[in-house]
Amino acid sequence: MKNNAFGKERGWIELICGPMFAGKSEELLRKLKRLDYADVVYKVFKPKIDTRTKNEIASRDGRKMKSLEFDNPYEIFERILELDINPQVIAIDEAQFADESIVSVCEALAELGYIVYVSALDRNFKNEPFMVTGKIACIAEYVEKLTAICTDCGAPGTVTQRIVNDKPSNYDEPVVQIGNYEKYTVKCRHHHKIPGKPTIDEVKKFKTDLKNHLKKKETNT
Ligand code: TTP
Ligand code: MG
Ligand code: ZN
Repeated sequence: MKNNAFGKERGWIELICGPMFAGKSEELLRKLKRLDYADVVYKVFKPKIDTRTKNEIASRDGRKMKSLEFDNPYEIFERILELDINPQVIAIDEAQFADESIVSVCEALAELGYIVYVSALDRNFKNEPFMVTGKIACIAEYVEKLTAICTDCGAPGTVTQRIVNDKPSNYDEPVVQIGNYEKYTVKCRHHHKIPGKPTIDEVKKFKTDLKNHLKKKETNT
């Protein structure tokens, strides 16, 4: 191990999560850039599924960094064994696209002394959690949740909205669809729309009951 501030035995997980357009990749790049000045060795990985960029991670402002791609998260172990210099930090972008074994991989890396930076979408376009991100959030030492700006009201944009033919995408659409501005935008929880999303009966009933309850109170005052 190199003799620098990160040289002592340690290891933990730092997660950056949030919706699209929040600057997750930018934040990951910022964290990595700092390491250059501290002479810390790091390696960046990302799942092969994201075709927007190949063998690199990119921020929205065009900054890029080389990355190694994997199909199966255990390939990260193989790649580390092939390296001449043992890195001290392992970074993984777009982790939501990796299969569940990424959770054990992150955990093992942290136990073995690596500092693991992970960047991932927290929720899909249906406003449902990406389970892999949820599990990593549970085992991470640090969780940084970034927000974008709702394009309707300026409130924190926390949910990615998929748009098809200028309309909010239906609940039944497949979860994975690589894209950018042409397919996605970001909304707050109040402006996010997902036609066809099933509502829990109890919630539906409470909505009606509450409306009636408030109306009754209003007419009584
Ligand atoms: P991100 O890197 O999360 O998007 P981003 O670059 O806008 O965000 P940031 O600036 O914070 O880094 O990439 C998200 C990818 O995931 C993109 O290709 C679209 C895809 N995607 C899905 O496949 N399904 C989904 O439900 C959502 C929300 C996104
Ligand atoms: Mg990104
Ligand atoms: Zn809004």
